[in-house]
Amino acid sequence: MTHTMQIDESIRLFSEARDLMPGGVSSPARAFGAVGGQPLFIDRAEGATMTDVDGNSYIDYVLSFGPMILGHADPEVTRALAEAAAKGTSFGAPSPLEVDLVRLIQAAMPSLQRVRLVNSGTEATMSAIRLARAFTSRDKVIKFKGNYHGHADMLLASAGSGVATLGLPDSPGVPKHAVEDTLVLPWNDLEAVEKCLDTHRGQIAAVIMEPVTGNMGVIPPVEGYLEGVRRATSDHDVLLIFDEVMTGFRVHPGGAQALYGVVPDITTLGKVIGGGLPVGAYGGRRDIMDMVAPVGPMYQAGTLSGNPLAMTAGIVTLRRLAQPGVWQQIAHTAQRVEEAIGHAAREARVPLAQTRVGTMFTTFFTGAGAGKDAAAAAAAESPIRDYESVAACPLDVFARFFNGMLQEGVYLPPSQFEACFVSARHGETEVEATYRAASKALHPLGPTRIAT
Ligand code: KE4
Repeated sequence: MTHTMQIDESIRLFSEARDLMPGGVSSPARAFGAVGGQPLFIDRAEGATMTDVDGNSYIDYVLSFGPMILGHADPEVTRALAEAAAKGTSFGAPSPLEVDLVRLIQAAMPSLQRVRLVNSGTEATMSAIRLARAFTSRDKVIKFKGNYHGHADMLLASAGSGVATLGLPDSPGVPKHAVEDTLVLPWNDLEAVEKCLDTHRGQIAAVIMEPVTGNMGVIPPVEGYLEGVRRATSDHDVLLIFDEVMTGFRVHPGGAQALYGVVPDITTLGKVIGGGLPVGAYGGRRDIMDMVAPVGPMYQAGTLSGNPLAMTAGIVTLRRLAQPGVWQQIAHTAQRVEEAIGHAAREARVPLAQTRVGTMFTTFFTGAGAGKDAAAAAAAESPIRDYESVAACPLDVFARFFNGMLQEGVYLPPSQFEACFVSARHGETEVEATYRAASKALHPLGPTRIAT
C-alpha cells in the first residue's frame, strides 16, 4: 500500500526502529502485516485524535486497543498523574491508591470479592490459570479458538480442527508440555463444552473465555451460551474465568458479567482500569482468592503491581465512568459510528456484517471477496459467530477498507481480528467525518468494481 499522505518521518523512523526492535514495533498487533504499508509513528494524541510524526491527524478507533475510554490526554487524568508523580512513582509498599481502585472495581463488579493488582492482562490471565489449578488441584484448562488471553505459554494454544483438541503450540518456544493440558474448543458451541467436560471429568480446573470476544473481532455470545457454560462448569465443579481485560467497562459499566447476568468464579481485568498506564488485575470469590500468597500458597508477585501512577489514571477513569450518563453516551456514540459505516456501505452496496456490544464494535466484510472462490464467499455470508466465520471473510477487502479509511484520516486497528473502540471524546463531528471517510473508502469496493 503506498500512502498518498506524506509520511516521510514515519518511514525514516520505521527504518531505524527495525534495526533496533523486532519488526520495529513493541507489540506485533501494531504491525501492518495484515494490511500492508507500514506502522505510523505517533507524536501525540488528544481526545478522539492521534497525530503522527508527519503532522497527519486521525480519528482514532484503536484507543490503545481499548484503554483510552475517556479519550487521549484527558485533562483530569493528566493533572492527577502530574500530582501523583510529584509524590513518588513507585513505593514497593502498599498505598491508599490501590484501596481506592479496588473499591471502584468491586463497585462495578461485586463478584470480585478479593482482587490482586498486576501489570498487564497477560499477567492477570496467567495468574488466574495458576490460581484455578491451585484451587482445584487439577491441571487441564479449556480455552476457545480465536480467544486471546495474552501471551502466557499455556494460553498460546490453538486447535487444528473445531473440536476439543489437546493444544498444539501456536508459537515456537512454547514447549509441548506447556500446552498439553490446554483444550481448545470452538467458540459459541455449548455442546462442545458439555462434551469436553464429560470426557475429561475430574481433570479440568477451569474454562477461560472472553465473554464477548474482541480478539477475532467483536462476536457476542449466542443466546444462552454464557448461561449454559456457567451451568455446565458449576455442574462439573469447574471454575469459570471471564477474561474481561477487554470487555471490562467496555461492553457494560459492569462488564459482560453485568450485561448478561452470568457470574464467573474468577475475572481478569486490564486496559480501562489503568486509564492508559500498565495495569492488570484478577479477582473473584474470596475462598478462591485466599489461595493467593501471602494468605495462601499460590505464589504471584510484581515489582510495580499497584503502581501509584497506574492507580491514579485508573481511579480517575473509573470514577468518571461511574458518573450518570457518561458510559451511556460513549455507547450511544459507538452506535452512531456503527450506523454511519453501515449507511455508507449500503450506499456503496458493499455487504458487511457489523457487530457491536456497548462501546466496542467490528466491521466484517462478507461475500465481497474479490478473488475469493464462491464457496469462500458463501461461507463469508454466514453470520459471524466463531473463528471460522471470521477467517472466511475476504481479509484482502478489509485491508483495502483499512487503508482507504487511513487515507481519509480514520485510524482503525490493522486487522480484521481486532475490535474498534469509542471514547467519551468521540461525538457527532467524528461520526460525520467517519461517514464521509467510509463513503470514500467503500466506494471502490462496490459491486461494479469488486470484480476488477
Ligand atoms: P496485555 O498483556 O496485552 O495487557 O493483555 C492481554 C490480553 C488479555 N486478554 C484479552 C481479552 C486481551 O484482549 C488482551 C490484549 N489484547 C490485545 C488486543 N487484541 C492487546 C494489543 C497487543 O497485544 O498489542
